[in-house]
Amino acid sequence: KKWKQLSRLQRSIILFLFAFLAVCGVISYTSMGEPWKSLTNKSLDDQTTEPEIPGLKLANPAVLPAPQKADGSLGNHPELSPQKPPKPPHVRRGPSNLQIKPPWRDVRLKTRHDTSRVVEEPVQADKEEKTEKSVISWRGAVIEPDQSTEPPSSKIKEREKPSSVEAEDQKEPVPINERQMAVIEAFRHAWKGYKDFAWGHDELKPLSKSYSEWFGLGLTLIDALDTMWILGLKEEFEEARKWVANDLVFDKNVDVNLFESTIRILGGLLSTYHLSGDSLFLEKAKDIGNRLMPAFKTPSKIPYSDVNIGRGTAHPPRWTSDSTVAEVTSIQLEFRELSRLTGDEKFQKAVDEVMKHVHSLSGKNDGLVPMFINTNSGQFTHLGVYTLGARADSYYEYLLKQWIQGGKKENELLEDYMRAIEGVKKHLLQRSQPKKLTFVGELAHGHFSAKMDHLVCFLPGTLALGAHNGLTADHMKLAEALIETCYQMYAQVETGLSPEIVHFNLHAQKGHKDVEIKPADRHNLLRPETVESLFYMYRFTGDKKYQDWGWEILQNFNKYTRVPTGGYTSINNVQNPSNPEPRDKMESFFLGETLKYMFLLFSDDIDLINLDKYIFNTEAHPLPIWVPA
Ligand code: DMJ
Repeated sequence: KKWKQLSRLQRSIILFLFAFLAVCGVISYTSMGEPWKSLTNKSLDDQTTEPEIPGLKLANPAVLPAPQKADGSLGNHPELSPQKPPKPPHVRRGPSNLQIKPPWRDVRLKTRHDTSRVVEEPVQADKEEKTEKSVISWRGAVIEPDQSTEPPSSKIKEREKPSSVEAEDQKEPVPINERQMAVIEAFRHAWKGYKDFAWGHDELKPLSKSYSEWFGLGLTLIDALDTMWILGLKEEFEEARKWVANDLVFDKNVDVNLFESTIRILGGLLSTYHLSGDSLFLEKAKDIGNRLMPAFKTPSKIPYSDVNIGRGTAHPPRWTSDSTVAEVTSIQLEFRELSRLTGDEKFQKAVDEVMKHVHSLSGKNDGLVPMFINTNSGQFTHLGVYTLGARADSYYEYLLKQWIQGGKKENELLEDYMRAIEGVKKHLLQRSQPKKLTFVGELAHGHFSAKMDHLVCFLPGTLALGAHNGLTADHMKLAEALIETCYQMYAQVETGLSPEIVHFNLHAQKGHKDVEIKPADRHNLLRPETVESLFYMYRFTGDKKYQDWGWEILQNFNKYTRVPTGGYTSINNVQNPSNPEPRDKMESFFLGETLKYMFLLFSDDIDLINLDKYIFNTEAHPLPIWVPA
């Protein structure tokens, strides 16, 4: 009745108002999205929050560009062209609790690549995923500018370090140079052998065109994954990824060595996860990580050397209840990172406990540790022998690297590292004749031996890394002297390749060089340590001689260890250029480490695995440095 009494104009106004309110309601509903979905569609993993490990803070995930095809021509190499976003499904990141929202510069990059997206969006599961995809399309500096101290000699950094985030965003991709192309060619040749004769097996036997098994887990393939990513070998990477997805099974009744499988398999999977953003690798890493945990069930909590990953049982070697000191103290970077990624603190707890225990043990000599530790008593055994070589080497490396990984807060690690380097100076450093090369010998029950393993050549790189991170400039000086020595271990030998072990002459003798080689020690296993250190030295000094030395080494590997039908082989005699006696084995670390460090050594791009954002594990698998508190 009242409606009828209203004028036409009044009725129109009321109808218009109703219509207006209805439209507003629809708009506000649609802009809310589907809020319930973000809860119910999320997996349990997705809903967990940050890991509650004291002193830990999640880092932004460090990411590199998708691998692209390196086609052999300098002009067409992907590094020359802008990075394209990788395709799904490989770009799916892990659960969102592992992810940190990209910093503002990522968002800006996202808008650069995809202007249709709104920047300031509310957080929703599906939107997070889009963001993640954009982020991994970019060679990314995603960890905030570091806290580290610039070394005085850091020429490359001074020359090339972007002055601001802006500069970093706008940086042109650094072209691949000819030496890097030669590394790619070498990698492809090695990979051809592996693919043709050893696909899915542990190691290639390039001469007999077959393979050897150690753990039966495709060791070479896993060790090489992140190298392929870094070298830009997309097709090879995709193929290997398929094998990991379809054929890599850890539920096997097989004994594996805890240390070797941690540094090669767990380390390789974690770094590939970080570089590619592909959650497949994280899932596999979790699986192997869990399967290795029984090793820590010992009376002392010092882990056993071997684990049966199918049965969940662990044991020491048959002849002893000792473990090797380097082995139990060089699994920390990987297990700590696994805790950070999964939010499950058990991994970190187990390995931190080992470090704490070793920190408090007696039996050290000015910070130098013996080579064995008993899994029952937790005490060092075989006291009195000190080396930076086999069985102790990476203990020292991981002291420094854990300290850096954790944001330089864990003082005990730094103390132990600094003390140990003083111990090296006091007990193990000597100079050879005639060239007065500084070398690291060994001490056995008070007697100095002028013996040095090639393995010790990791030390110049580690010392340089410490100096770069603010430790004393003395360490850099020592690094410079030692890398010269390591180079001479190649240069003074007939094939230009280093033997496994050298003995230095302490007294000048006519016709004798600094380096002497015993018949039992003259093999070369394609090891990485010298090129690893050359890489660090070049990054931190910009001195091209380090690149030239690495180039010589690569050429000699090609000359004496390359097998025409595919692959490279370790050799028995570095002193006989006319017959170096091929051993018929290509170690997985040749692809995991040696060729990767070569490629990085020849690069002038400090953002190609930026050492302020990544820390390499002892198998050359880069893991992110955590953001400091
Ligand atoms: C690799 O497995 C690692 O570098 C380890 O730390 C020492 N041995 C080999 C390479 O020589």
